[in-house]
Amino acid sequence: MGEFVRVEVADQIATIRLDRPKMNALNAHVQGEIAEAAGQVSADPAVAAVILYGGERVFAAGADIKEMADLGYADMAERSARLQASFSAVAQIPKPVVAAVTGYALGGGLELALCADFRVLGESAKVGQPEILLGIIPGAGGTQRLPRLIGPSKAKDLIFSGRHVTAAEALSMGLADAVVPDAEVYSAARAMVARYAGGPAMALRAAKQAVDTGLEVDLGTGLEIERLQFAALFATEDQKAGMRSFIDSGPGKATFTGR
Ligand code: DAK
Repeated sequence: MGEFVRVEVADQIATIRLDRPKMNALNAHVQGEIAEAAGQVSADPAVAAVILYGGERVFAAGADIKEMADLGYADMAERSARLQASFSAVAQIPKPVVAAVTGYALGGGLELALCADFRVLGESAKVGQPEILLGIIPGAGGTQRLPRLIGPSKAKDLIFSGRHVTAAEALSMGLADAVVPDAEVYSAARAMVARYAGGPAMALRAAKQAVDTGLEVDLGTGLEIERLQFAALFATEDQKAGMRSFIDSGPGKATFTGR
């Protein structure tokens, strides 16, 4: 349990809850706690899926500008790898992860949401990469994860202009996967990942790693990654249970152990 980041587990779903009033500004301490939370939910076999949540009012308005304002190049060079690694720890959680976004997800806030597999936005949410308005560029994956998700020209529009995007526009550009009434954001995100409780955890892990790692490499290497992940699943109890259940009872009725 961190000072500003809590992990709550219920029904095999972990919620990583940011709680640093007023805007969940992500200072270095919070970023360290995010890395710890990501490590905790990754390692816990009782966790099947994860929700990133900033509360009912705001997801996160970005890195803490007041903390960064007076840093020099040497300071930032020294801490930037550690800070980036904390978001990468979220991206590498080997389980389905959804970001439940109410209010603002700006700068590092949006970059954190980009580390999730899916994004559910409240209808009054506003997202963007406003770093350019501060004389900098995104530094926690925005120039890399955003164009991979929505394409380079749309990403450049957001990064060059720093403009805020509405939930409706985010949905149309593929930045949001669902837009729901503000009051339903958390429950909708929960419903989105609830289906993975009791799921074939090793297959879900393999699927996420194959997609994410495959996107970083050429097609031939990606297919090789898929082939190895695919073959490895034949060493799991869940593959045996899944196929035996199909043969005996038809599709979709298997009970999995996650082993
Ligand atoms: N940092 C620090 N304080 C912030 C903040 C932020 N990002 N955002 C808001 N606040 C503070 C405000 O200063 C204000 O404080 P008080 O005056 O009350 O003490 C309080 O939160 C409420 O904010 P506002 O009064 O401005 O509230 P409004 O509703 O009028 O506006 C807003 C909300 C979110 C639209 C506005 O506050 C805003 O534009 N905030 C800044 C958004 C922004 O520029 N975000 C990008 C920050 S740069 C890296 C990792 C991460 C990053 C970089 C590198 N490494 C791995 C290397 C990320 C960088 C960024 O995110």
